[in-house]
This record gives sequence, structure tokens and C-alpha cells, in this order.
Amino acid sequence: MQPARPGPRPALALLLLWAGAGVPAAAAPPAPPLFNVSLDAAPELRWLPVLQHFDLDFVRAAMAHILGDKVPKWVHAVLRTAVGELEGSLPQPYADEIRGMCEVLGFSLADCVLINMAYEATAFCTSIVAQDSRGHIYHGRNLDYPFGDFLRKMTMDVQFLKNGQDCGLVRVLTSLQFLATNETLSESENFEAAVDKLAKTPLIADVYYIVGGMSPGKEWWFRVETNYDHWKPAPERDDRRTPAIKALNATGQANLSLEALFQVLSVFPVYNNFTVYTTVMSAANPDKYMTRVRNLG
Ligand SMILES: *[C@@H]1O[C@H](CO)[C@@H](O)[C@H](O)[C@H]1NC(C)=O
Ligand SMILES: *[C@@H]1O[C@H](CO)[C@@H](O)[C@H](O)[C@H]1NC(C)=O
Ligand SMILES: *[C@@H]1O[C@H](CO)[C@@H](O)[C@H](O)[C@H]1NC(C)=O
Ligand SMILES: *[C@@H]1O[C@H](CO)[C@@H](O)[C@H](O)[C@H]1NC(C)=O
Ligand SMILES: CC(=O)N[C@H]1CO[C@H](CO)[C@@H](O)[C@@H]1O
Repeated sequence: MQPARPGPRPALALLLLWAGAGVPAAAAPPAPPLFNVSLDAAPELRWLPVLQHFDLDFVRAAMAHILGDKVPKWVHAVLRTAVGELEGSLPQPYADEIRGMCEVLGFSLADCVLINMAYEATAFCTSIVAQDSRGHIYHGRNLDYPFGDFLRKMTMDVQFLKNGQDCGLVRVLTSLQFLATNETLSESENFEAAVDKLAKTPLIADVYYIVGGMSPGKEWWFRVETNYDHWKPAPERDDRRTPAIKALNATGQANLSLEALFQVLSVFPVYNNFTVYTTVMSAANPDKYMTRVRNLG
């Protein structure tokens, strides 16, 4: 793993519950709450102000549920020991960040890492990278999760602050994301280097990375990735790929925009009852980043 590095970083956090009561059942899907996380604070402390916005008992219940439901008991016992032994080799500052939150929640670091792995392994995603006719590149993603009612209430946007200033980086989080992702993106000089590094980073769970860069490519103007090898046909029982491609075809490259991409990600079954959130963003235009929580009843 890479050495620790200070600086703004997106993906990290435990499963969190937004304690905001009485979410209005509006027609338009709502944005998640936005929280600041200061990178000037020590890693083990920086997430605690965010935690205060959540009902900790609910968070604990959700974590216990994921551990109990998704991880068979014997696997849990084995992994717990293994992760316990790995503790010292988890990359910083993640290890300290997780430790800080786990302590508040009363879980072991091993359990928190396990929860993350269980989550990563059972989430379904549709990711799209597309390029409009002017060469602007867009990235969109739906996160689908069968245990979504918890996650919907735990979805938040996080704004990272450095030296008290916002770093122009807002990220959606529902859980501790796979550790390698952010480091890769931050430490790579360019798109090719990031792809190269992602391809070489050993992963615990099977993950398809989809990387949107800022320089226009040559082949297709979009790429859709779900949970299956894109070089094989998608299985009939869960084909979100074909409808997404159809919707992109119908949009047309000239009409691509963040709004259009959001619409593509709202076509059934790309969008379905399990969809927790939809995020659209453009690397060249980070201000237009947008996440909406879906199916919030
Ligand atoms: C986050 O920090 C910025 C910069 O200090 C501040 O302007 C903003 O109000 C804060 N937002 C939240 C949600 O606390
Ligand atoms: C989308 O358009 C491409 C290029 O015209 C075509 O090859 C492909 O079959 C279309 N796919 C779907 C699902 O409509
Ligand atoms: C793109 O939008 C234009 C109108 O702005 C429309 O005439 C055209 O049919 C659209 N292209 C596709 C492929 O839908
Ligand atoms: C999605 O949920 C709605 C409302 O709960 C239900 O009526 C519908 O049958 C579900 N759709 C699928 C495909 O499961
Ligand atoms: C793409 C991205 O957000 N990268 C951030 C990941 O974390 C590092 C620090 O560890 C930041 O410098 C990057 O900006």
C-alpha cells in the first residue's frame, strides 16, 4: 500500500445515518446532507463531528445487521482474526480514521473493515463514462443495494477542507469505500497512470473500476459498466447494461449533459427499487457534481 499522504481525499467513512427526521416525500429526489470534514484535524478525530449528526444507535444496528446478515458466522470469525492481524498494515490515514469512528461506535477495527468488505461485495452499481461532442467527459453512477433503506439514510455528501478552505472536492459516501481508490487517483499524474495503477492494485473484492478522465478518447463515446465482465453479454436476470446503452444511444452524443446522464440513470431497470443514489459529475467541471438519493419513501 502507499505511504500516508496529507491532503484532500474523498472516500472513507463508516456507515452513517443521517438523523434528520421526517424526510419530505418530494417528487424530485433530494440531495443528501452535506458535511464538512477538516483534513487539518487528526485522522482519528476528523470524522467525529460528522458522526454527531447521526443517530449512533441506528448506525450500530445497521452495522450489526450487515455483519450478521452478509457475513456467515464462521467466515466472520476467521476474517476477524485475519483483519486483526492486518491492522498494522492498513494504510494511513485510513486506519486512524476508521479507528477513531469505530471507537465511538464501540466496534473493533476488524469489524469495521469487515463491514466495508461485506458492503462492497454485495453492492450493485451501474457506472457510465461518456463524452459529448465537444470532448467533455461525464461520469455517472447508480449504487444499488438490497439493504438500501439503511444506506439511503446514511448517504451524505462530504466536503473536504484543508487549511480551513474547501478543496473543491465533494464526494458521496455511504460507507468505507475500498481503500486503494482514492490513493490511486491522488497519486497518479494522469489518466493513464491512474488506470495502470488501478489495474495493478490487488483487491480484496472483485471491483470493476471505471475511470473518467479529462482528455477525449477515440473509440465509443461512452462506456457502461455494471457488475459483469463488459466483454461478455450481461446475464438476462440482471441486464442493466443493455437498457443503459439504449438510453445513451437515444440521447445522442450531441445531447449529452449531466442532466441527460441523470435521465439515463433513471431508466428502468438501470434505476430500480434497490437504487440508493445516483451521482453525476464531470471531471472538467467539478462544481456541477450532483448526487440524489433515490427511492426515499
Ligand atoms: C463548510 O466549510 C465552509 C468553509 O469554511 C463553510 O463556508 C461552510 O458553511 C461549511 N459548510 C457546512 C455544511 O458546514
Ligand atoms: C447503440 O448504438 C450502437 C452504434 O450505433 C449500436 O451498435 C448498438 O447496437 C446500439 N445498442 C443498443 C442497445 O441500442
Ligand atoms: C439531440 O437534440 C436535438 C435538439 O437539440 C435533436 O434534434 C436531436 O434529435 C437529438 N439527437 C438525438 C440523437 O436524439
Ligand atoms: C418496486 O416497488 C414498488 C413499490 O413498493 C412495487 O410496487 C414494485 O412492484 C417494485 N418493482 C419491482 C420490479 O420489484
Ligand atoms: C481524487 C482525490 O480525491 N484524491 C484525493 C485522495 O487523497 C489524497 C490525500 O491522501 C488527496 O490529496 C487527493 O486529492
